[in-house]
Amino acid sequence: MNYSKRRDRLADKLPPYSLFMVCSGKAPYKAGDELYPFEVNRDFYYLTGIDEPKLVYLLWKDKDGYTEELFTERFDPVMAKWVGGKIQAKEASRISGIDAYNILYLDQLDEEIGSYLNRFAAKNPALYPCLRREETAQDDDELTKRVRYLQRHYPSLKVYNASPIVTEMRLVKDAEEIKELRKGIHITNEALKLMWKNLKPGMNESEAEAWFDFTLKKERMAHSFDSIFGSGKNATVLHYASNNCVMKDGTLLLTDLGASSRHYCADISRTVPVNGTFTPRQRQIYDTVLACNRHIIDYAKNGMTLRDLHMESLRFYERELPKLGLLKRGKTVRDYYWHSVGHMLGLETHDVAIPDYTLRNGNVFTVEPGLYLEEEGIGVRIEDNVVMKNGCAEVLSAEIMKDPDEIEAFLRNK
Ligand SMILES: [Mn+2]
Repeated sequence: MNYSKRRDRLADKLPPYSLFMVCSGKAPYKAGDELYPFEVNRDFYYLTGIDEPKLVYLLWKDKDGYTEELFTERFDPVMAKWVGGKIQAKEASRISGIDAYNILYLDQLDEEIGSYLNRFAAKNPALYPCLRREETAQDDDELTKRVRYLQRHYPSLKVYNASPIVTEMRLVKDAEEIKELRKGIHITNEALKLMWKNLKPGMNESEAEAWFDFTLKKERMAHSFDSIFGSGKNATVLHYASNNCVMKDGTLLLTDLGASSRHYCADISRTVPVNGTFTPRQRQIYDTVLACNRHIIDYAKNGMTLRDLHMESLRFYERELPKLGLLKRGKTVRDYYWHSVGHMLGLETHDVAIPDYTLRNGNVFTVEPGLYLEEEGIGVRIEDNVVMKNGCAEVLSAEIMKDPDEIEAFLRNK
């Protein structure tokens, strides 16, 4: 991916005499000498492509252009023997396109910032840290600490959050990002098919999950999030993730899962009969959810908001649910469908978003209507991933089967 180009575009959006800053983050402490797995800050990753902890990226914009610097930890030969070396300047430069001579050490950071702020003091320089809500809530967040330190030392320094600028950029995916999403979706499909081939009544949900995980492990792909394997009544619990019940004959298995390729997250839901055949009632519910899924995909156009799509899914169910014998005795659509129809997708499963944002080419999001009938032990969700192209939604996950006849044929002939 061309990360330099992304930073060029970021610099274009910043006013002159601003100092943009983003950190890669670090793994939280777990216990003993153990850390939780490291998850790179997605804004940092989006702008540099480097997936390493404890790095700081700085972009200084003046009136003519911008300079950039990356700060890394010094090489520690003792640590290198235990956990391997830190990323070297040459490698960081190769990945990100930042000139190697602009890659410095973290202990030089304060001095560098100080020199910018002093040199251009007359121009009222402003600080643009890229901060997200979750980070500002964490006291030990590196960027939050730096911002507080700078505010103490430069009381007149204005601070603006740069994350809305980066959010807008991240919302529009380029061809290479779409390629990564397609890779994740393709492996998700391979993994689903292997799981379905091995699916049978009496099996534990955890065993089905293990069949899915096999392909991801083999392909060295990460999960976009903790998989949901809910059979029967469990499928009506939205974020059921215990995945430890025996799947009974005659029930449906709802799975919500995905593989991520270079952090680009697939997010797919499919619902299949555990024994290979839908009951007439299950089929009725399934057909309605599928019709809603297809309707929203057709309906989506540039200029609409995700909320518009959600409202349309409510109207669709308003018309269709009475035909299923639902919406009686004061029940509303919300009793059977209480989540929204979709969310933005990208470097995060629930990707960055802007309220009332109108869809445009390059946006990627999910379309995932569901119906949950707790009393009948039926939960169905059908979730696809789509990209806006030429004003309409193109399905990225078209290869993953959702036609009920096709699903039954696959499950019977496995
Ligand atoms: Mn989703």
